[in-house]
Amino acid sequence: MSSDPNDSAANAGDADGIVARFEADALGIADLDALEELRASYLGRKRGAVTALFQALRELDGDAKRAAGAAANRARQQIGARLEQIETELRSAATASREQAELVDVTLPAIPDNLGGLHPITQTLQEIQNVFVSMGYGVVDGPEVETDWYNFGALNFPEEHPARDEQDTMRLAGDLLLRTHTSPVQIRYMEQHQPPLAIIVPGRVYRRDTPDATHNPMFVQCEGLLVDTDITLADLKGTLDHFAKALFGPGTKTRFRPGYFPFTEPSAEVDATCPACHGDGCRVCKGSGWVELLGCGMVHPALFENVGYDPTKVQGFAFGMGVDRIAAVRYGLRDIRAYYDNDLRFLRQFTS
Ligand code: 2U9
Repeated sequence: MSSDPNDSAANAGDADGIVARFEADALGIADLDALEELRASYLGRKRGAVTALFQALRELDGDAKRAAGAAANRARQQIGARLEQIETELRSAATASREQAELVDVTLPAIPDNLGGLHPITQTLQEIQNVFVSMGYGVVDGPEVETDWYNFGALNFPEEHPARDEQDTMRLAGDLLLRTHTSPVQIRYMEQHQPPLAIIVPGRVYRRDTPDATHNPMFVQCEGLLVDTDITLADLKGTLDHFAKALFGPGTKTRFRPGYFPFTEPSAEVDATCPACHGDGCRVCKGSGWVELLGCGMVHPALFENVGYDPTKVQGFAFGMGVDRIAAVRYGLRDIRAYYDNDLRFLRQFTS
């Protein structure tokens, strides 16, 4: 009797031996390729050991043939079942290891985004706006390219006023210019609306200035305008004193000095006690205890005439501030040119 699975003289004993040898071979199978190789060497049509058992049946007759046939069938059935089982095990192990490799731990902390932040001027402007919006003011904007009339004429600037000079104003083709203040927006607004009205107007403005620590040829202004009946200088003072306290803190005091603007009469310059030293004197207020906050005044009657209001019936007050300078005071900044350098080492200091 031979142990060669292909021996044509194979019989029932051979079938058992083949199954036993298969069981031993099956123990070393670690992947699907090896499994296919194993299947071919036992059940394959050309070289399968079990296939050879069936071929050997041709040489047998009668009981011997029946017994050997039954044994071959059993061997084929046992080997086939075991191959199925191994395949199932290998496939589920492969799936498990793929799932393990692809596993995502959803409880891990997220990788932080490199988020930007609001520019210090934007932050300061938002605080200014919030104070006035909470008093019922609307926020309005308008064009940065203006005509001479809206930027100067309607605002009562005389023809020979130095601000109109192209030394001071960036002029464009024809009658156009880059607005030097946001005031033209209030003129346009009054043309379209009737009193009572209360608005603030933030926006970029342009002046022909040589940049230095306190000047930029472009900066951000926020102006305000209130028009109604029975408006007095006391309304103006109360409003702006509240504004200074809301912006710099409740202990802040204000002082009003006489000023001059073509568009307001009377006019005033308003100082606030220094928010850095609360009036003691420090680097921010250059030792004086006071910082310049804004300019203001009662709207000149000529402006009301220019927009079709009756100056005998309505009064108003207006104010204007440089947001860059207020932010500089707030952050103790020495050189306002840093706002527009876009140096991330500077800007990151203002992100929260
Ligand atoms: C209308 C009527 C009146 C706006 C005003 C000021 C005073 C003022 C400056 C502050 C610093 C400009 O940025 S700055 O250089 N502004 O002092 N602005 S009253 O008055 C107006 C505006 C529009 C129709």
